[in-house]
Amino acid sequence: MNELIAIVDSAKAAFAHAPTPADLENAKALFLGKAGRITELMKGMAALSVDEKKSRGAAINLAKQAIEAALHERRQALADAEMQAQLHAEAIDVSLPGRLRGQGGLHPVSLTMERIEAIFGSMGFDVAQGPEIESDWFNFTALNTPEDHPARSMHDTFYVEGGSESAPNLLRTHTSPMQIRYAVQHVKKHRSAIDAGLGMPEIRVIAPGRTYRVDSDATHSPMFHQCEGLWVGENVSFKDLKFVFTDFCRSYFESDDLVLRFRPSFFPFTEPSAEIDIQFQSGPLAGRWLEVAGSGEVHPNVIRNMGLDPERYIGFAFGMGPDRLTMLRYGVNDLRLFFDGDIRFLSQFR
Ligand code: 2NM
Repeated sequence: MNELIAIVDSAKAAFAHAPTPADLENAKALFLGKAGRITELMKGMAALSVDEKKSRGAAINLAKQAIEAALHERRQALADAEMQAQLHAEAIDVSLPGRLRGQGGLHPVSLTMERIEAIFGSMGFDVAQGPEIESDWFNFTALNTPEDHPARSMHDTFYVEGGSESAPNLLRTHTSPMQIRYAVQHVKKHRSAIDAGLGMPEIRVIAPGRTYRVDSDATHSPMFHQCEGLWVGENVSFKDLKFVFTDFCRSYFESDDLVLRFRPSFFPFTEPSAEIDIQFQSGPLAGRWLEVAGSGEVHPNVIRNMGLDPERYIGFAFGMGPDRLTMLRYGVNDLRLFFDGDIRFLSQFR
């Protein structure tokens, strides 16, 4: 009997020390396998009497059951441990904050462009966009700019290879060439009605976009934005320019508390010409005159280059810098911040 107890104890010890299911099955073979300790004891009963077989057999069976129970218990423990290890390895920390998807937004100058387009759109202006590489004709000649004008020099304008109307060769220095293109198309479309004396619908368009000049410092970037406006008809006067631009400024700056000043100036494409200054009556910029646009009555030569008779058609034009308008609206003091692409700056405008 002591022998049986010793076998059960050594089986329990062997099972307890088996670190893996495979080791456990090997340890089981030592006790319950074909050549195992229990099997050997069973074989040894052959020589015993019937009575001895009965009592010895019952005792061996009890030992066998104890070993099987210990085996079962250890199998379960190893399986549980494996499950725990797997659960631990695959654990998800549900208290971690989620990965936020960075939210993008429009560039502050794009926001300004959209505002400008919306405001002039509400006044019936079309939006025209076109090539940034222009011909000398559309960028200068059609706009009444003399051959010897300094703006036409290599010093002020970026020229590229080529150079004819079919091979454009400069980066436009303003968006007015697009207004000439738009006006020429418009006039072409209504040519027969115009020639028959019936006239045409008024030209009312803004041209927003990128423009280029050889200039670079805190207030000038070689690439900058412009938005020019044009309104041409049979009865469009300087008073309409004053009304339209005043209305625009009040909408853009969301303030009726500002005053405009039209200061005499000169542009080759307008006569008379004026710089437009604004003055806020309240807020951080109150009292200072700020230049926001150039403007004027479209020069007769430019009207002629649109395909119209300057004796019949007149109008006004203006040009402004959305970069500068963005700086004024948000209180930004260095133009270069708009073009450095620093996300810490740009994300403040979302
Ligand atoms: C300005 C100032 C004054 C202008 C002129 C034209 C066009 F196409 F009619 F000739 N577009 N824009 C203009 C007039 C632009 O920018 C400072």
